[in-house]
Amino acid sequence: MIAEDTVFSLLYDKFMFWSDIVGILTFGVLLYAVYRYRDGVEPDTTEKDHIEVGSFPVDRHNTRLEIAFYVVPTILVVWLTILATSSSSIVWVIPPQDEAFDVEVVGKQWFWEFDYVEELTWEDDPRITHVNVEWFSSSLTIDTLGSAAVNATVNQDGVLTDYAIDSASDSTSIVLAHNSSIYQSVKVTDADGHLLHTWEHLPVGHQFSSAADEHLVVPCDEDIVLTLFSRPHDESNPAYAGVQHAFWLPQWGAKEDLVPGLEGGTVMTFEPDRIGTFDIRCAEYCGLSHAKMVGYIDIVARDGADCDKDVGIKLLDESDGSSGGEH
Ligand SMILES: [Cu+2]
Repeated sequence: MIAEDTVFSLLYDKFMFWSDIVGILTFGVLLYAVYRYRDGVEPDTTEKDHIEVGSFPVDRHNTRLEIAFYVVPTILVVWLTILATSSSSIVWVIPPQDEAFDVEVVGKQWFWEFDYVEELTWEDDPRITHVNVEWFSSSLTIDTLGSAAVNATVNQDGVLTDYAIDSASDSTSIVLAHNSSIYQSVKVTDADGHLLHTWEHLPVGHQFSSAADEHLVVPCDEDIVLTLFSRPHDESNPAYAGVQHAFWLPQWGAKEDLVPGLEGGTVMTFEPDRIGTFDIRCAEYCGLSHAKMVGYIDIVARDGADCDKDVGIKLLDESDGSSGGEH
């Protein structure tokens, strides 16, 4: 998978651009010299720029040209250094905490835990699913906008309740209190039980675990700041601090170590701009089941928001029902 949305692919393009120019010039001069001074061509000794093989033209050197030989490559190297440094500052400079969406990630042998320190309410795009869920303080409204929805399963802190959706009317209202301090979700399905639409609220303190096949869920078009910790699976032995892991998001070309015993953790940041499910990998050998230490990250749109800042047309292209998903 190419990390096509990352600063690194931009950097690759810029380096390719300057490499092409340098390559064309260098090989151009080389091929010209090969042709001009090829075997069998008698040198014209009266020519001003005549080159005597094996001797440096001290008496008629060109100071301007020789300075250019130093100055131009120096400018090029400085420019490439600035390009490379600016992309790493995008990766390593952490945005202010109040402007970013923060999640804590804990690496254990051999799974990931995702701890929410900020709440998140998100919903599938109603323009694609033709279902819209609005949960006000005391009532839950499900607009079905011509979809085949017949049932809504409401999860409140693990307690599941099914509600029939009135297919004759465009909107179904359920008297149900919204409580932002507990986990709540609404899954709308059709007559065959196929999931059409998801609305989910993750309270502060909520935890997902890749050991239970749960995904890390973060909003799009926002700076995401992950604080990363490595902890032992069994914390009963104070002498054992755990092992090193590395949290790797191939899609964004971002990777950061998780260091056991480092109380403040380590930090990484990225900004997703397209809805979908992407890979999480451990990039540091951490024991026998290291290879199984995989996870997934879901990029979602916040409730009431969309994810169209950069890719509105792409989003609508996906309206065939296959909700994102790119592995
Ligand atoms: Cu690992």
